[in-house]
Amino acid sequence: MATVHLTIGNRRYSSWSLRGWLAIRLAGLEPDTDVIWLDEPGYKERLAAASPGRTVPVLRDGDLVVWDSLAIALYLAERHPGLWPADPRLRAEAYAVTAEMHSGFPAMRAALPMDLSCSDPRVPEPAVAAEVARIAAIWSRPEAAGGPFLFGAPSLADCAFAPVASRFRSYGVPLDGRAAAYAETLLSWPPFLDWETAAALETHVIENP
Ligand SMILES: N[C@@H](CCC(=O)N[C@@H](CS)C(=O)NCC(=O)O)C(=O)O
Repeated sequence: MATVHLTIGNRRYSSWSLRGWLAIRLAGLEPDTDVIWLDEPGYKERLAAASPGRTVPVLRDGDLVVWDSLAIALYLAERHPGLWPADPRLRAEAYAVTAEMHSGFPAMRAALPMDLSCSDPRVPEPAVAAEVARIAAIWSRPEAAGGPFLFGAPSLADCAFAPVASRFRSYGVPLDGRAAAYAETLLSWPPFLDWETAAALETHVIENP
């Protein structure tokens, strides 16, 4: 896999695109990217043309097309060692929390949309607070040897949670202890900072994303 192509949405808002992009960077690749602006007329048609699933991100590796951020992560993990924890028990846990993020937390996702430029502290309603508490519990798992990421070294689980750290920062969601330290680790992770820098150059603004 020499180079791959990733179609993404607006970097400022598209949390699933960020996950796919982080997974590619974790694999040591620097993707070519193109953006489908999710606020422009005709974007649904462009999505349909680019993605069988009609969503971003979409990875292209030669003539192979992989859509959905989790599928992209799994595809990369088959080809690049070290994207999941080496220990089988930790790996199973990493699978579980990544899947939980991919399929869960609907109230939090609806109430606290990713907007990298937003700073709007708010008090989450109870359904959101319950999901936030579950995420904070995941982030407080016993410290793993080998580094500050969820399982020590960076893994695909961290790609899944990085957009959530950004949401919590934007909306002033309080964290403490290990969860707070982990959120800081994600927000200062060089690939995340690269994405954030590129996002700051985008001029598209979506009201109420
Ligand atoms: N589960 C999918 C979700 C992808 C998704 O919903 N992406 C959003 C952008 S963040 C999208 O393409 N939305 C299309 C639309 O707004 O019509 C994944 O992990 O890739």
